[in-house]
Amino acid sequence: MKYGYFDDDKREYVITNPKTPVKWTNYVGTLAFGGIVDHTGGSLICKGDPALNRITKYMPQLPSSQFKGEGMYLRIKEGDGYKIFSPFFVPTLDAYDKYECHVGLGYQRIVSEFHGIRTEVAIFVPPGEHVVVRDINVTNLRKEVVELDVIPVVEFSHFDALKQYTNADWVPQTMTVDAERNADGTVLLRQYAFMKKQYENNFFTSNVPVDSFQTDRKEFLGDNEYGTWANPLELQNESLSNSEARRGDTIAALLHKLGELAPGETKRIVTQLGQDEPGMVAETAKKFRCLENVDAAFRSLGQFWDEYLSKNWIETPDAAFNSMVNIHNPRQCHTTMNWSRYLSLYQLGLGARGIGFRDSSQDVMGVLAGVPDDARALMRKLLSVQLPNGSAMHQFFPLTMEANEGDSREDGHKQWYGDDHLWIVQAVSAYLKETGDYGFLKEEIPFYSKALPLEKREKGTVLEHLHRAMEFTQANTGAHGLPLLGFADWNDCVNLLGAAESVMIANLYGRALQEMIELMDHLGAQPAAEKYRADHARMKKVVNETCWDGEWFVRYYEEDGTPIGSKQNSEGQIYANAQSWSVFSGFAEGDRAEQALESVHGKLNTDRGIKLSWPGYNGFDPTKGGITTYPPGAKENGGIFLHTNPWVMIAETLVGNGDRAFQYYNQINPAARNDDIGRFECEPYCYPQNILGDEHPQFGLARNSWLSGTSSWTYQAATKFIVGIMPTHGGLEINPCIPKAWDGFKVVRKFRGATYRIEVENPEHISKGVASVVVDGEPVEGNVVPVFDGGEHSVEVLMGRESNDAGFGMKNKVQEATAAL
Ligand code: IFM
Repeated sequence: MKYGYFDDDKREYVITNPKTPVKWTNYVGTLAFGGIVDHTGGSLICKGDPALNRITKYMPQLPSSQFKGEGMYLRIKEGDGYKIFSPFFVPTLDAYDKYECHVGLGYQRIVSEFHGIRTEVAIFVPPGEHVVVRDINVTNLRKEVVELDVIPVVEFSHFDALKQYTNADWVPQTMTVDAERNADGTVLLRQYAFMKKQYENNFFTSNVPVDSFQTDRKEFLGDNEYGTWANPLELQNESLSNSEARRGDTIAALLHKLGELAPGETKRIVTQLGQDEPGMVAETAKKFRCLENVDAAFRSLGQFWDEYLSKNWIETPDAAFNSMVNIHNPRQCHTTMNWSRYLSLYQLGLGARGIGFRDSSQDVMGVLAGVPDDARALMRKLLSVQLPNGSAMHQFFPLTMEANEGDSREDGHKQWYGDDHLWIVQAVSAYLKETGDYGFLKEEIPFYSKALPLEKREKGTVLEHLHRAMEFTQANTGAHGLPLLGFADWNDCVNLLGAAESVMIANLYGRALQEMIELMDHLGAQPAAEKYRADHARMKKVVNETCWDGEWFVRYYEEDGTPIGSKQNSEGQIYANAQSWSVFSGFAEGDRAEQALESVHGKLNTDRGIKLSWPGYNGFDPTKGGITTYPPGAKENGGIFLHTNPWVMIAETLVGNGDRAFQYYNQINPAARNDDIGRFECEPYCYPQNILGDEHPQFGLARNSWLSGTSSWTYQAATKFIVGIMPTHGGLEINPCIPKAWDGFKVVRKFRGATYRIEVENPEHISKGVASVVVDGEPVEGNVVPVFDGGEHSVEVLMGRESNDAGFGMKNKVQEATAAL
């Protein structure tokens, strides 16, 4: 079954059948103001924090046919009554002649034809503004005149999103709406929970005169709410009752009587849902009553994406790869950088979950070329929740900057996560390599303390933060000399007791050490560089001497020395991350690296992606933790946890296996599911977090779309490792590892103010190896193209077996350096 198609020229995915297996969503705006819009017009909008400042009431658990957050009705006078229907299909579910939801970059455009009325609604947040605009055009396709009314509706949430669902007395007693009618007939509805009256008001308004309005859901649905969203009884009245709610479930419905539309005639209405200080609301609302401002804002949204996507434009012989790597994947990277794992239809933005330290550190790495300033701003926040001992708080709330320890508990588990702080080392390093902004290292940022106010907290430069991160891992090792797991590492769901050790953290540490060695070398800080080289060599020895299980690396050691991820185990015998990261860290070399990756291929690969581990645990075991709460094949328990797949791709490129890296890339490309969504069920235009593995009866079912580290890492795997254009401290390294069948490819890369037009030829049809690099007509030694002071530069790259080997990435450099130790 197919539900739509890709329109790459318009950078859209077009859904043509509204009955998708689950809601397919898009994001508008940013965390500063914005949220989710589903493909039938429902919306979950917030400002600054989905838990603490939520605006619309969207309940994902309700059936897909239900009104959620926002909607719109049209009504046509018919005899004594009205024909009422929704141009978004939901919630009236009428038969349609046409339905299209254009999932665009930062906008959703729903085009439909119901009952001879064509409706086109563009939904977006103008860049930098705190409103969602819905730009509505209705056209009479009938041969006769129609009298048409348009009634957009919003249902509000209490700003404290969790309270909305946990208290059904206090919440409704506080909810209030005031109405103001302007001289031109437009109406402004202000909604607020009473305690927010003087601070922030939500508002809903439009640009044309309003006949009447409703703010109380009970009156709108009618019959003591035995009226339904599918047929709100008040819409059978000529006008709404103009009631200003003083309690209850608050809505904003504006009844616009457009009068007669001649055949072919179009009328346009623009609504705004926003939030501002009470004194500013009326003024703010004026801006997008002006249609020129609406049009200009939509253009500027397009310009933002033009600019963002122009930083890295790749043309290979593979159209599906091009579409993903140039449009949908970088777009998803931007979304995850904004929302972390906080707000999606699966991660509901409630309770104690905020912006994740490890998650956002990884997200940053996916957007560095496009929005480096936003990336730096986010890294500042992350560093400000790092503790003085170098470890990090697990997550924070963006409005208050209060941080917490995540799920970690004191019942025999450590209270900290062993990996969080190592991700920020990689993020900062990647940022420096991309931008050359070494001044960032000198910025002073406080370390986190719950007890102390901001001004009393200890401060350190960004560089000091990085050193402390390294020291924390150095200082917290266990019986084998491997880093302690803490409550968990990247895999949140393996929660071992006491002083358990993690091989993945050892590898993350190895990778972070590589980054620190390069950075120290670049800064000329030789003693620190030498120390980190020695640390790398030491940990490499530990991993190779204590973690090799014969055909792969083990994943953990329990406190008593029992391995996990070993042949000795009956469940959880092999874990992908211990293999990919051992290669990525430079710890696994030669045959051992290849053998580890062969084991992944043989034991973990499926045609829908690589499983995280195998075999799944079959029964709850508190000594292993959360992983055993899932049945075998689901999520972290042997599911295809997509985030880990690009790490295997990267490892395959490091051993020179371009065909396999590309096979792994293709098998998880959601676009490949488009022609038969089948069990996959999720959006084909973004990566989901997880797909059920082959131990599960519903193998292939995807869930948790949009907010996943899969996005950043697949983008990095594709751009830095497969296409192989890698920012380094000294310039752009060109080191592709591609399918042998490719004749070559082209890239336009904007890097540190200059534009590089790169053409790679592959006449020998190899996967890896650079024979020559010619920059602006001059051959360069090695494969690093220098940094230029602006301008456009041509880069001609010839791949060949006779490599001029200027270095195949940091791995080899570290290996050479450490071999002597
Ligand atoms: O690494 C985590 C991430 O931080 C949140 N989602 C699940 C991942 C794997 O456990």
